[in-house]
Amino acid sequence: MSIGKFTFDSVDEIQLHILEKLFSEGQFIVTREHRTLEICHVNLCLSNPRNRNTYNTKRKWKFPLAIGEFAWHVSASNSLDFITYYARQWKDFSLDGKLIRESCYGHKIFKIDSSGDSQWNRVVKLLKYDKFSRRAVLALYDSNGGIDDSVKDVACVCTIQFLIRNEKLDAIVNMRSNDLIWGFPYDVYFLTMLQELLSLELEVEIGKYYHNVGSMHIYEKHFGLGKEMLNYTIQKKISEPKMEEIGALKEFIKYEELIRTGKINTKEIQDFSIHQYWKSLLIHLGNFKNEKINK
Ligand code: 5HM
Repeated sequence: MSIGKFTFDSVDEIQLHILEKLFSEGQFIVTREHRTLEICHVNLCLSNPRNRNTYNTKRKWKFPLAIGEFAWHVSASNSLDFITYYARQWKDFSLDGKLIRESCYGHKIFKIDSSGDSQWNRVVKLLKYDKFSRRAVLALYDSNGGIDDSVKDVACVCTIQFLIRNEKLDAIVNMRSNDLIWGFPYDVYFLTMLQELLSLELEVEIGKYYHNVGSMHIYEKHFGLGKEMLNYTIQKKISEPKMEEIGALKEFIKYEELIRTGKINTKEIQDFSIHQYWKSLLIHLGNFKNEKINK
């Protein structure tokens, strides 16, 4: 199905457009005992990947959760405890209550594999060596992973390709399945952050973000929420600040752990010696910690 419009300026705009399509043209599909409204082969382009945050007030998207998921991924973690600290839904994706085995994208991207290097480092080296390469692909779907209904977690993001064209770094993401409400806004946050991380590493400006999905859907339990979201009028486009100082990523990971595990007082975050870009993300994580403590 063609979704008509293809290029959007913000994630909020995409969510409204897809919601309209789902409610007007979506097909009822039941799979794994859940009823959804679905549209298929959806291709989207986010012209400014820094317009990655959801501001639709009905949605109650949580910025610290997005930052926390980003931290989980860039730490190359597959720990369930780590990610459920931010979002409890992840427990439904684990078989053994300890690990996320398939949707641990950062683990698959950043861990050193049997080749002695990570997928990430290989992509960086390739694009530094041959900037027009068509081979810079992160592969996240494992064909052994789950053509089987008993498997709780099958990677939804299959590949992420990076292309440098017109002196800018584009990202092209292919997903087999995407839940517009819980999955999409957090997926786009992480994937565009990854794109920006690579653009910084390669010293190339960030280009466009392309998001291709086999099945885009909304679960029946979210129909009410989806309809409420449609009442939202986009006020203004708010772009996230430009990512800076990639060298601070290791420090960011270290500080995130200290905050999450309660090993430092969140009042100390202001005094961390880390670039302001990363400090502002850590401040959100500190506020999240305080909210959890005060609950
Ligand atoms: O039956 P299936 O394996 O597609 O169910 C997984 C559900 O989680 C789908 O609704 C899928 O769209 C959603 N999901 C998502 O939207 C899951 C992940 C984890 O990989 C994700 N985005 N990143």
